[in-house]
Amino acid sequence: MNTNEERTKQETVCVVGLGYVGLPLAVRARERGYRVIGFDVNEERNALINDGKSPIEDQYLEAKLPKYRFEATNNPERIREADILLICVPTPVDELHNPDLTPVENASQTVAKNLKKGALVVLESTVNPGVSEEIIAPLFEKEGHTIGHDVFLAHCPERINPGDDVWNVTNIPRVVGAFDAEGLARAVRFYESIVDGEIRPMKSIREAEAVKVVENSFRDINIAFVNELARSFDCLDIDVADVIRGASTKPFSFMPHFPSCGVGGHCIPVDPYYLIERAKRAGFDHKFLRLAREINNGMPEYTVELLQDALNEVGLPLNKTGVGVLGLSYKANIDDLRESPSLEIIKHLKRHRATVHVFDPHIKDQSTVSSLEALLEASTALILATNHREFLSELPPEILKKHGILVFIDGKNAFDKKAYQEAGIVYKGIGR
Ligand code: SAJ
Repeated sequence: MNTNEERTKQETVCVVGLGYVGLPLAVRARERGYRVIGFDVNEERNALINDGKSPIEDQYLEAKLPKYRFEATNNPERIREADILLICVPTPVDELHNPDLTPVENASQTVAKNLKKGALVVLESTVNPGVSEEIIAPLFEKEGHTIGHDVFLAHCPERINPGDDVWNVTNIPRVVGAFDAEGLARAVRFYESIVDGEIRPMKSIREAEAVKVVENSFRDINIAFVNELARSFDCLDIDVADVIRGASTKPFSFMPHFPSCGVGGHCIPVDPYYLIERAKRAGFDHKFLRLAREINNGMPEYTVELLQDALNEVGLPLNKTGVGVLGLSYKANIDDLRESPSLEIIKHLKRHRATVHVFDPHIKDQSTVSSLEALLEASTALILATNHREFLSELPPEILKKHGILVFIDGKNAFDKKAYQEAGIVYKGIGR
């Protein structure tokens, strides 16, 4: 019987989808001794990877990709070489917030058409409970594959946290569910060979799918709670950040979350809709999850209302006033603007005919000015939408005064309110 090391050396892994989830996974499998093929439809991305360059800003990739090289291809025939297939493609929602499973269906179809008999196929993409049984399995059966014989299907929801320097593909614990005992054992064995952390087998594939949407819905409702507190405390003249810090001194059963100008990214504002939509089809209405989404989706507009109130204090209309939006990315120190609150804020500003300037040091090609200096020069009011490290040290009150900034809306409560007020700048945070 092969040892684990011998087995990993002989097995070929194919990662389908080389984005912020698939690429680190492929590198990690290489690092742990698997032969790895990367499959992605984006030839530009494949060329960069084949050059040992990371198309994504990520500490683990920058350190390991040049050393643990693998071939990236868009030739589906190569999928036939793999004993283990990991599907890591996006699962966005459409403009009506309905889950769009097209990428997952297309990727599964490609794998089903190019499957090595007996291979293990693991879906890492976030899906609503039931997708593996209702959509993925039938795609394989249609290609003549018997689940549990020709193919072993499992689900291991991705837990990548972009920009996190501590938790990454090497050490984040995982949950795994499968259709049958052999599929589960093989999937657990694979993840135990690449992750230095707990690999928790789930009762079935449906529970594994539910874990991810539950984790992220938990985060969304907790953020909605503090966002609602922020709006209430703005009326009560209470500093919500101070209250959260105070509540955090309780060493048990309190978990701090923080109000902000909005909830962005490809996980938190998206995953709850997966559960809402699937439960609705089964006859249950997640009123609470829907309300949390409504509260969080309302924060960009609320941020612009705070700006209007602040401009009124200095006798200025929003119309034609120069407003500088600091940051496009949905969270600090990364270059990802998917579902970013900044985009909603810009939309509301333009609806009020403000003159909008945008600068994000991580997304310069979508900024409207080339530097922070240029943005400050052109603006009378600022909205901090993303607390990038570059902003935290470069916006002291005296700099804002020098550039004639009259109003500062701190969408991430990242700055010292008192310092700006003492400099004569109208400062408003979110709930403080
Ligand atoms: N946000 C708040 N208040 C908070 C926390 C976040 O307004 O207290 C906002 C952020 O500004 C951002 C959005 O919510 O716009 C999402 O932030 P996030 O920190 O949750 O970052 P994500 O989207 O990268 O979420 C990932 C998730 N990881 C996976 O789904 C695998 C999530 O489960 C993690 O909890 C999260 O990282 C994390 O903890 O950083």
